[in-house]
Amino acid sequence: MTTAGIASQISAKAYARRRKQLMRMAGDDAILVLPSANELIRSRDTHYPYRQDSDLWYLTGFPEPEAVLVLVPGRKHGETLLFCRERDLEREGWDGPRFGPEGAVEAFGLDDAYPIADLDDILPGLLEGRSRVYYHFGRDQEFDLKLIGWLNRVRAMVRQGAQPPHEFLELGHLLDEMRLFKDRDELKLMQRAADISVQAHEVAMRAARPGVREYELQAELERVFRMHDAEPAYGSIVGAGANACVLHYRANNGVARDGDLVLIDAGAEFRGYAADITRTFPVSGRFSAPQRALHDLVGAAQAAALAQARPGVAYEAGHNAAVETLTEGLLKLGLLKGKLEKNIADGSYRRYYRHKTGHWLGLDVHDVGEYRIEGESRLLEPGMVFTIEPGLYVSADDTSVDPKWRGIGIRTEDDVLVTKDGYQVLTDKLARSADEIEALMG
Ligand SMILES: [Mn+2]
Repeated sequence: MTTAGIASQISAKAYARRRKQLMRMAGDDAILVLPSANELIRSRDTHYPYRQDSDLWYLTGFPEPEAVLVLVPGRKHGETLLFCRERDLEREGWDGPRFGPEGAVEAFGLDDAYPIADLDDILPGLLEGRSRVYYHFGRDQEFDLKLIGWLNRVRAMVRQGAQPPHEFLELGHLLDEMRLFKDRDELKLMQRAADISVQAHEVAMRAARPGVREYELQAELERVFRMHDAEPAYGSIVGAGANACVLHYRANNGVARDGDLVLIDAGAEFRGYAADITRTFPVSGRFSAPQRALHDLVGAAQAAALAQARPGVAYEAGHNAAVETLTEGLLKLGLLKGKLEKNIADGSYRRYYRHKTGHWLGLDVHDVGEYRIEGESRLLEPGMVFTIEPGLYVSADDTSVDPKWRGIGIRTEDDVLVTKDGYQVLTDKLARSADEIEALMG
């Protein structure tokens, strides 16, 4: 999705259906305003790779920056309007082709499109007479100020009979809920992202050998992503030895020495959709006994969480099941002492497990959607996709535990779709248990 012209593989009709649904929820007196993501400067005149705003992408598949989607439900002269860059052969010679307003109408099934330079003239007229504005307030300060300016222009015309909007609503309230439930087109793309990621993890595991640098394994992974027209959905984490205990490890420049585990948390983004997988494997191909004991325990916690993945069960139940299994196991291994209930209640287990067991997954790796509704964990429903990723991390300098455990960090993460009567693991094909991993590497 970084360059114009790359098909999203979702039909113009499917995007139109999503926009219709959103407009129906917003109501006939509303207007919805969605700017594209900004281009970000990396240094001087070089930019970070461009990535479209997930909401704009979800509703149009339009890949370019400097664009604004405006939805005006029930408007006679067209409900779906896009403001975008005009064609410019000189600029296109440097940066690549643009759709331009005419091209965009045709390619993306819009009602109308205008040059982005006309936004200032046209938007006040579109706001006039609408009572509610849906917009992501506070996400883009510069655009917030522009929107306030357009509203003030309508307000200044009140004595001439203009009716300015008087309700301002968070767009995410409607759109995040839509995005939480994945349709069939989205699930195809998510399965593709999962398949590419599975293959990338397999290649990295097979490339592991004592002495390998973390970035060499990262290169193996990301080569597979790019080979399939995908890119990293987030910064790949490759942590050898005690680096695995750093939850958002970024350096990826350490050496994996014989006897070390390597934790890889990496996923591909394909046509905007993320996969998110973690595996932890012995760089030599064989788990030591203590490594295997902790790896098995994380696997048991993941299985316990997965058993809670079905419609009608609270999202939180998965995390609670994982915590209970981990705590029970830590007591058996002597890493915790005392009673199970007490260790859970007072959070003693957090010494080894300090993150949650998962998150929604979709266009964003930590996807949109509420986890709690009116103070209660929401119930799972078909079409939701989330990760299950329990882990255990024993600090390298924790002198209060037996030395054999120190510096071990393990996480196992898979991507799970809630189906009508249970679940489907999108990343099921990847070796998961210690035996499966040893077999793959052997
Ligand atoms: Mn994750």
